[in-house]
Amino acid sequence: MKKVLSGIQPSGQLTLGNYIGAMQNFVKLQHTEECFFMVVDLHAITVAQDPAALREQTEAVAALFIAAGIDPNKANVYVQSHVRAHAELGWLMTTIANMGELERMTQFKDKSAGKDSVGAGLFVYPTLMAADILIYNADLVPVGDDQKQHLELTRDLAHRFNTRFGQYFTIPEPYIPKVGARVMSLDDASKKMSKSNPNVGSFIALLDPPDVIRKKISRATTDSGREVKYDPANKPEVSNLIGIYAHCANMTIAEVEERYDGQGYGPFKKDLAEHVVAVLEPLQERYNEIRSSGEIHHILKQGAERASIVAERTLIEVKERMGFLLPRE
Ligand code: AQP
Repeated sequence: MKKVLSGIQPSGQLTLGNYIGAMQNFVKLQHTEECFFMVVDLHAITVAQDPAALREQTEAVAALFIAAGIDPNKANVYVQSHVRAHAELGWLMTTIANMGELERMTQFKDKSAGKDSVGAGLFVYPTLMAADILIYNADLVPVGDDQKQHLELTRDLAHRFNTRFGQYFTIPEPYIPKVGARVMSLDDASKKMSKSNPNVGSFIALLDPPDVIRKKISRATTDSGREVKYDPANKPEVSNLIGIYAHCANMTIAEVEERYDGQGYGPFKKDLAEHVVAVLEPLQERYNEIRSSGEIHHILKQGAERASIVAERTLIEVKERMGFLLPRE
């Protein structure tokens, strides 16, 4: 069994991008591998969060994991801050990273662009992500395409640690979906669909009611012309919608193109909305059941206990290798 680790930030309402790019692979991998899936609250606070909203979103993301099909008896589901070793290894990894490599991270550049003041946490966030992965010696990290660069940094830090302190960390591999690795914004296909985009019409939230989904898709930007053709370079907006369609309808891109050959954007968008609704409606029903039962707190406690055992063991080993004096009886 391989070890699999991934997380999602409770920094807003989860989107179809999070679902297609990450969560669907979580569900797939839990059947064959040893999985650790976290709500990464320590990452979310790298940009300012309202405390009450952060608490609510943390519980909501955890419930969405279960609603999406993650079985807490198969995978460890927990909140990052409940396993304290993450923050501690995060600091140790920060001391191993260089300023230059952190400055090169495109997500940092994007999120800090045009801001007068940028939090230091946003800058060092990839070292905490590296700690999240390395603390379980994870082999595989299911992520969207946007996280590839952070994973590359994790691999570099693991190599550097192994070279300086002796072979210990597993070098993790990304696990990226072939279709839907980067779901783009509905209003601008040059940007990825993102839950913190202030324009709510730019993303489909997993908890959007069916009529809101229909409205957002009918208003989604389309390219000039009327041909439903997958051509990301020349028709980026329609290509993005075709990718979402293929995913939600379980079809290939070519099958979608063929179905709408000569029909124009109207019928294509109408059917796309129905496919998205068909995927999200049952998920929303399960979500409501989980939230009203309160069972999520027990699931998270159990998950954190199991994860802590593995994480604490790694932390002691790492500190020993780095030369820390460990407390003795
Ligand atoms: N648009 C996307 N397409 C494919 N995959 C995506 N992911 C996020 N957006 C897309 C994947 O979802 C996982 C969790 O991401 P995250 O929420 O921890 O952080 P993020 O990548 O920064 O996602 P957002 O929605 O853009 O959040 P904010 O707006 O708060 O920064 C990751 O595996 C990611 O690849």
